[in-house]
Amino acid sequence: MKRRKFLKKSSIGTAGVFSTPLLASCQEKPKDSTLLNDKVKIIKPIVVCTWNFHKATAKAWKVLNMGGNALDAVEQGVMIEEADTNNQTVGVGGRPDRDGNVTLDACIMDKESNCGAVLCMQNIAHPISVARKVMEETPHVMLAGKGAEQFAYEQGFNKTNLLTEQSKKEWLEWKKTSKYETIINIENHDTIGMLAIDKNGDIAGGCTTSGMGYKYAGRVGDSPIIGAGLFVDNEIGGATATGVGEEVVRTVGSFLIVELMRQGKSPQEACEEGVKRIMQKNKGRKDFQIGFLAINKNGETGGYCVHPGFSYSQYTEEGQINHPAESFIKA
Ligand code: SD4
Repeated sequence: MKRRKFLKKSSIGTAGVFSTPLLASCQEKPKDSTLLNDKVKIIKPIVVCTWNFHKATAKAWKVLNMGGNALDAVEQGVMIEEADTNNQTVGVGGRPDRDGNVTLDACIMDKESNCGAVLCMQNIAHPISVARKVMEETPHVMLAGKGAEQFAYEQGFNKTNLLTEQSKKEWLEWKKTSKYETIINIENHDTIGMLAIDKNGDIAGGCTTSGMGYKYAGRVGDSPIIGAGLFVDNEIGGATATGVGEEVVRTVGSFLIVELMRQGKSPQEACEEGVKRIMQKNKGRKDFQIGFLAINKNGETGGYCVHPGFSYSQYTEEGQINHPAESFIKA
């Protein structure tokens, strides 16, 4: 049974249980944001992604500009980085865990809040597409490890060696000291989180990563966790994260940002508040980077990070632009 039908069937029995006020409050519109202001120019289509992945936004833009939907745009956009062996934080060429295995995490979410994810999956080059299959072809949201890999083969994905010579060489070098530390700068954080609005005004998002280099075997970060590394609500907007996933999970960062937008904050204000919450919990600890990116239903965008260096790529009718994000800690 296809996922959507399965969910529809299973919700029939519970439909009458929830009272109207609860449903009404779930769909409450933002009170004072520009989302209610008819004069604001709505920007669509539009695609944004973490970091300066201009090839990825260009690919997604091509899909959107031809009238394609946001879900196809984000899938095809992030696949560019998954295939790029020079990007050592996503897909093929990603840095391995401490045992030398490359394990990938990804998730995807559509305009109807359907979502799918794969966690800690090996040997498959495009985890975002497997995540989409989980969403569309199973009654589940997340598949992990061997089960995810097996499911991918059943869906026709090929087995691929993800460990490139370069990543192997660096891992062998790392093993000499085996010191695990989060490196703050941009080179260690290249996870791609992408958010798109199509010509119909519908939003979708995707996020894909090989996670932190030299992590414990089995470690999963924020990127494949719906609400942490990515969240989309077609009524409000979407958010995604990059950086040290453990910190993003602690505050369910992307969900928080979308909810802050629902309460009236702009994408920029919401991202700033998201970072501030993390910094408050860390009581002075500063040795990590987080970057948040958000978009609202009007196509307004915002980004904010802990340390300088994070930026996001954007593509609209006006072309492509890279926005350096403001940071909590100044240079
Ligand atoms: C993780 N958030 O696994 C990811 C890592 C990341 O750029 O964003 N790297 O924690």
